[in-house]
Amino acid sequence: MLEDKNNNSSITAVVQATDAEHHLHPFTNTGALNKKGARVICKGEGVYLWDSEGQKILDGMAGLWCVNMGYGRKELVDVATKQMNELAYYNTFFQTTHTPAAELAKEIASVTPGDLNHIFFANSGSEAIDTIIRMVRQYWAIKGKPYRNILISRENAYHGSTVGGTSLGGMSGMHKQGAPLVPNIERIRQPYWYGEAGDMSEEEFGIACANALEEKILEVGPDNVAAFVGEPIQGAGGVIVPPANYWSEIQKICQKYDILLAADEVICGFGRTGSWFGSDTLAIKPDIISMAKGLSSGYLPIAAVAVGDRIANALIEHDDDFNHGFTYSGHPVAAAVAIENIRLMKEENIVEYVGKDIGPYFQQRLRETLSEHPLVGHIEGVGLVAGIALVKDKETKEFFPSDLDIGMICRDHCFNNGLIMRAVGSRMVLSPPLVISHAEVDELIEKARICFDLTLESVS
Ligand code: PXG
Repeated sequence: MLEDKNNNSSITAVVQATDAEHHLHPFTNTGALNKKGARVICKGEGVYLWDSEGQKILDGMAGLWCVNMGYGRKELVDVATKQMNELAYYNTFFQTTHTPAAELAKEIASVTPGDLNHIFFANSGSEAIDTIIRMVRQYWAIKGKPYRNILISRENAYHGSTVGGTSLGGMSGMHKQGAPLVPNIERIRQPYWYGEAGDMSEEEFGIACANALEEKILEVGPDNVAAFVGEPIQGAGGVIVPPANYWSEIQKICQKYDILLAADEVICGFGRTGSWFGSDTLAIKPDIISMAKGLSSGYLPIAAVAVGDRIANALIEHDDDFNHGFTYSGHPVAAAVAIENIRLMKEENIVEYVGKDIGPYFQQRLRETLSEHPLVGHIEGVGLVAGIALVKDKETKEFFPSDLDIGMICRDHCFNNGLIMRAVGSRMVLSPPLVISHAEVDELIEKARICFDLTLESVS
């Protein structure tokens, strides 16, 4: 435990100093953070967090889009303790398995769409994405077409931060660091209607963005393409809900050229959009999906890839090893927690609650409270995920200059006023725990309104 031996400074200062000395933070300008000191989070309960200064914070981001069942769920703690006592670890590599891994695979298959009934375990969304990259390439190699190895993804997509995830994603700031990237990955435009469609209607823009896939396929040669990969709704890119016709067009194009369709469900999976998976909400029929975050509500790291019959049967019938996996693939303690998490979701009808009750309430309250706000250009979202574009001029959709960093100004006001809301450029995003109550949604939106007013004052 960190202690203040001289007892003359707060625990905040002690932790911050230790952190600054030894901890390199992810996605952070560590030098700048060290000068300022990181916020120290101490406790969580339901949708709330408490920091080391005793401030109570409404977590509008469910941690990092993951604490879907809320903080402090004793049921999840208890199964972890029980499983650790019984079998804290064993691997699933060399012709062995254990009850938690087998049972979790069955539980996941009970909620995945279509024939996605075969489960490969990993520990993070990035590892799940790397698994997809290797698995779809291996699928085509088994089919005698190893040259079919190009993956197509989208600009501003986020697929994690391993070398594979970074390469597949479309974040230019990430591509610049640690290059070169994994070869044979191509990208097409994102379906960001509000920001990039010009005069096109949503429908026209949906077609145009899907046509970009067909153009790319023809450019690189249909017989060289393994798969198209996309988040049903882009999360880290700012919560971008594609036009209603987009995914059905994408699906048709994949079918036309016999290209595998992979949905990255790391954020959309496990109820976020009001169905078990974003693919259900958006009527996508993927061949393979990745999941993480909400699978265990973030209580322990665990991720999975659910594989449909087409790919799974090829792997199973191919008389050779699939040379891929992780020490902790199907970790028994993480798996036990995920099983209990799914059980709780079912018992408490969480998916239905998000789809039919709290999700629509959240979306409606957001729009009626914030649409008219002078800073708000557009609100989009489904279920319990939303993105809000902040603009300089509502009428002309003029954005603030990027060096003003309007999102960070707003985020700092939220931070100081007991609300966690994430900024992605000039978009504010929300993704609260799925167990949030109506009164807590009201509180969240009222806090957001106050912070938008403060942001407006800051830039006026
Ligand atoms: N795919 C998607 C769609 C994600 O959102 C990953 C893969 C990678 O998961 P891991 O578990 O390897 O982090 C993610 C993760 C943010 C933020 O700031 C978003 C994620 C991770 C970290 C930060 O919005 N998403």
